[in-house]
Amino acid sequence: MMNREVEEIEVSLCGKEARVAIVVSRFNETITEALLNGALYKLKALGVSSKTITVVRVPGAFEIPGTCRQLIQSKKYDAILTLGAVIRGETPHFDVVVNAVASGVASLAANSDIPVLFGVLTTENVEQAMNRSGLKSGNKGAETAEALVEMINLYKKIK
Ligand code: INI
Repeated sequence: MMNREVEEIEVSLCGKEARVAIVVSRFNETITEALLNGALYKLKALGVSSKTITVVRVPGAFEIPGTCRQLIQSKKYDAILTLGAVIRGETPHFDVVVNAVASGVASLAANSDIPVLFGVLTTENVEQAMNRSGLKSGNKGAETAEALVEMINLYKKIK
């Protein structure tokens, strides 16, 4: 890589000793369990011990931001991973739920001292959701879990 003579903060993808809370919604459970499996698999691969992972289930995506806030306030975790599936075909109030969860998580992510990651799928139909939860186009849970480990290490280095 080119030497630009500036300080760069480089972070590893080692998840050893990371304390992680995962908030996963039950609505569209087949999809969200696949996201959770992907996330747990990736966290393990990156060295996060199952002893330092806490999974919290909530009824739907709408309940994710409030639950994250409680977990942040507990000060027990280094980061929070959110997982959910909001599917337009199934949801007359799709836009309401999507806006609530996206803006709620974004606001927490911007204002908290720990990273809060967004692994909530928002898709047009079940097929797209299945594809993004491990069937065809990767697993959003696993991708978000990797981003979470990077962000934990980045925040620690900045501090
Ligand atoms: N919650 C979801 O996570 N995904 C959805 O697709 C969905 N639909 O279809 O409405 C959904 N609704 C429930 C919502 O998140 C709350 O749990 C409910 O409104 C109670 O507050």
